[in-house]
Amino acid sequence: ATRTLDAEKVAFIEAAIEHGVLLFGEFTLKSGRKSPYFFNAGLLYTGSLLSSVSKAYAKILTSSRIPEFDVLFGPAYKGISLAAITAVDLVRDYGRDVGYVYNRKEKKDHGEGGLLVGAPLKGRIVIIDDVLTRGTAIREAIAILKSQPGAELVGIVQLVDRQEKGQGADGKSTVQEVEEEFGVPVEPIIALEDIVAYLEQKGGWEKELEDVKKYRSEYGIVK
Ligand code: OMP
Repeated sequence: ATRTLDAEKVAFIEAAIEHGVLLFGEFTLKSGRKSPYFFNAGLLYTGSLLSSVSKAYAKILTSSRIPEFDVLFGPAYKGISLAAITAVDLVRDYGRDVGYVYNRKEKKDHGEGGLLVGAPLKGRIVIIDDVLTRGTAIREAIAILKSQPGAELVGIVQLVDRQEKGQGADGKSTVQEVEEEFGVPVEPIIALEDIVAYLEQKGGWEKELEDVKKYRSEYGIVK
């Protein structure tokens, strides 16, 4: 299905490029794939960028296939702030007061201890994450959730779905694999096709477009 490139998405992609969050060049991904573009959510560090991100998460959580839920889980590190700001927007703009929780990467052996910080990881959980490529990062987050008795995964929201092939040899997308394996919807705020549509509409990005399309023909699910 072709996604409409609405004004909000255009503004977000534009701001991401302007602030170096969305970069073009040569990058080696976690999966080992060599990509001509990279989305660095760690560079979403201004109030205005964070504000547009939280607004987009809150909107998708209330207007997509994501069902009702109790707690947002933001996997460390990048998911921590993303889940926190989204919880604020959800109560402020939609009157929905949900909890939020994140994991520590290092286990603390003093003070309050424990792997998790924030709301108890119990009830219906939605994971808020940054970028989805081959699905390794999201599977790690799901494993943490599954280790908690009483936690039920009901949905996943990704800031960027790179729309790539997953771990199997059958060419299925990562989204499809994760949805089938865990039985929950995976919703992206923006996808590679939005970035491609933006570059096409904008003009002046011919070289980047060519490289991205070449990459997509190898690792992508949309040809
Ligand atoms: P997978 O684990 O293969 O799904 O890759 C997703 C992870 O890779 C994210 O959690 C990021 O840490 C990182 N990543 C980005 O941040 N931006 C990108 O554009 C691509 C990746 C990546 O390495 O695939």
